Amino acid sequence: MAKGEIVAGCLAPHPPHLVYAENPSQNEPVAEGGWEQLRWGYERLRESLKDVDYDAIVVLSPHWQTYIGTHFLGLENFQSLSVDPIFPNLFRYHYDMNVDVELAKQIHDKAQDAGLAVKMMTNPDFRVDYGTITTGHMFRPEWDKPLVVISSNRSRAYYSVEVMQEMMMELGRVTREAILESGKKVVVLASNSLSHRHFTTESKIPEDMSKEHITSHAMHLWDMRMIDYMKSGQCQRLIDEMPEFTEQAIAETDGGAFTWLLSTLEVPDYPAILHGYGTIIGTGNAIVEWPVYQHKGE
Ligand code: 2X7
Ligand code: FE2
Repeated sequence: MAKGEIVAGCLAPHPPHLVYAENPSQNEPVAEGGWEQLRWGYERLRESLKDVDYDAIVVLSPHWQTYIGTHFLGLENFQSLSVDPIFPNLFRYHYDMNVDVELAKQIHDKAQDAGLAVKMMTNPDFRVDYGTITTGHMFRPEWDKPLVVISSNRSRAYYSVEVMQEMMMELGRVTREAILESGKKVVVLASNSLSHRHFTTESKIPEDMSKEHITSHAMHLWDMRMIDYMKSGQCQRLIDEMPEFTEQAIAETDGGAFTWLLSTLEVPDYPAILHGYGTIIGTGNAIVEWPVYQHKGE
């Protein structure tokens, strides 16, 4: 069997506003657009990967929160209505998604062998979280590739950012190993915002872009600092500064997805492609691609 590979890794944030503004047939609420900078960013990401061949998408979402260990979706298909608990006015999405259970189990088994607490989620009535669905939709609205969906074990909340990072570095390492052994070509996605300080009220028209901006200058500076490291290929610095960033920017990196992503990519030292940056209800969001396919054999 040919060796598997990670063909690309992406930071692919999931504010439900993006799906709302796209008006896909699966989502009930109707919008007059909005958040175009980010939606154009996703367009550029999709365009960038359109000729890259892959079999499956592996995503880690901070909104599937499993406080006892890391869980993996473990059934071939999930269909239901996903409603955002904070923004039910924006996101009521009817999803129908396929799972690569074989690959999910391979990652699960490797993680178990490495001593991580893990579980396959096989409840057919389980509702998939809106983070997974939004990233899944914005990354590939056709839903024609199977996903592997990994939960966030919230070790930051139980312990500390440092413990979270250690666990996610290990989960990323075993995720990579399992993918290489699977013979499959895979894209890995970290579904998270950067700075994550929200406004506490919503404007009358949620898509009124005259009201949209970062919550504070400090949040902006942190986001720009982290993006600069991504663009200049300094991912070890991202890992090193993740504790301060996560604490001070209340960043959604607390869920571990970004650290896990960088670990699956072996902490890249080549420049990432920034496809877009924008704010959503005050939070900072970047769409970023690590084009592994361009660095084959290096
Ligand atoms: O989950 C989110 C998020 N991460 C950022 C902004 C707005 C809503 O939902
Ligand atoms: Fe979120």
